[in-house]
Amino acid sequence: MSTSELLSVIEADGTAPGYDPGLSKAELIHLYRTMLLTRAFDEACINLQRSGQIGFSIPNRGIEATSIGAASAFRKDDWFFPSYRDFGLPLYHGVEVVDMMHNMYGNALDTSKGRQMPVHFSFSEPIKLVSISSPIGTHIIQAVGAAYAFQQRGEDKVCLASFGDGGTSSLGFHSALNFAGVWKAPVVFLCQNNGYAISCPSEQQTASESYAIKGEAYGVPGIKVDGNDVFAVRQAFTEAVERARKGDGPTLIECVTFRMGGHSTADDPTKYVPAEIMAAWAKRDPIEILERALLKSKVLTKKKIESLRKEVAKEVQAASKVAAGTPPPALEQVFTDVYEELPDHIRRQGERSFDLAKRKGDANAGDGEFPL
Ligand SMILES: Cc1ncc(C[n+]2csc(CCOP(=O)(O)OP(=O)(O)O)c2C)c(N)n1
Repeated sequence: MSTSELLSVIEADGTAPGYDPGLSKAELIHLYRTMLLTRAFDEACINLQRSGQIGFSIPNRGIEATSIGAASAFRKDDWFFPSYRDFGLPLYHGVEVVDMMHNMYGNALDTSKGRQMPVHFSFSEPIKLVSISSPIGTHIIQAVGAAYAFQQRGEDKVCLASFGDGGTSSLGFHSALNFAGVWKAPVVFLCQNNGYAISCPSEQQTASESYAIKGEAYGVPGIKVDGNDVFAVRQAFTEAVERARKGDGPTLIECVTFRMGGHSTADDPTKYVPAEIMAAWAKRDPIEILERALLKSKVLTKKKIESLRKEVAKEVQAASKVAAGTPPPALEQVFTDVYEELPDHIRRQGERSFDLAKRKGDANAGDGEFPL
């Protein structure tokens, strides 16, 4: 393990000397297909936002190998506390694109019933993906708390806490690492070093020689990995998850990658990311790197790549059609899932607001009828 040298596995010619991902051909294709699906979902969401269909999205382009390589090392019954740049994680573990799309639209089938911003997914099936937290760093502590609970209960589940380079400047990061180190909590920390925290470049984020080294002070081993090389990410996570599962404690993994887009759809990166840097990273596209490796090892053919690309495009298109056609959550839902019995003053507020909405023409027929 090194906190300064970069672990990489796939060479420029697509070979991965001495590396065995421990995956069948079908699993390797699933890994690759999830990267394609993630890219297609990401692009669709940006287009939907640009055309006014949804309010917001967070570009995930460039981070696919980091997120999916990490996901691939966990079991389905592990718990995930992801970043908003982890679209690939739920998709890898079988969350349906349409369920992700329901969240983007905030419609009646969104698991949060439209109460969260787009991209703030939460799922209880088929994996435990705890709602993405808007306040930076807060979920890192939650992941450690959950991991400690599993340890105390004698369950062998491992938690993932995923965050950006900027997340390491949060108080949450430091308390989380401290407690995880002391308790030997079964958690793996993923620092997505994607170059920027909104417009703040890494060199203004930290004076440390790396993000991986930040674990040292807390007794948490760190490793720095090429985040665009999915095999390198998988290798580091496989080892870290194994360590955590057998009771040897947490690991901090820094994945060096690049955010190939804006921070969000409300951001213009051309204002602060030098074009040369963007162009250099474009040559290291994580999907192309895996594609080269799988062509070289004959897991994929050009024809298969073409058919997979078409397949994912269709899947995403169909999902957005379904989500767009799903009605918004009923207005009454503003008041559900909070109180077992609605207090009178809240009930009165609700009635007044539904009445107002009806008079203003904002509500559908039937909206606002109590009991809820
Ligand atoms: C506590 C807190 N401070 C500030 C913000 C505003 N904010 C949202 S995202 C972000 C940048 C986070 O950067 P990083 O952790 O590197 O993740 P990245 O977006 O690069 O994936 C900031 C400052 C916030 N959401 N929460």
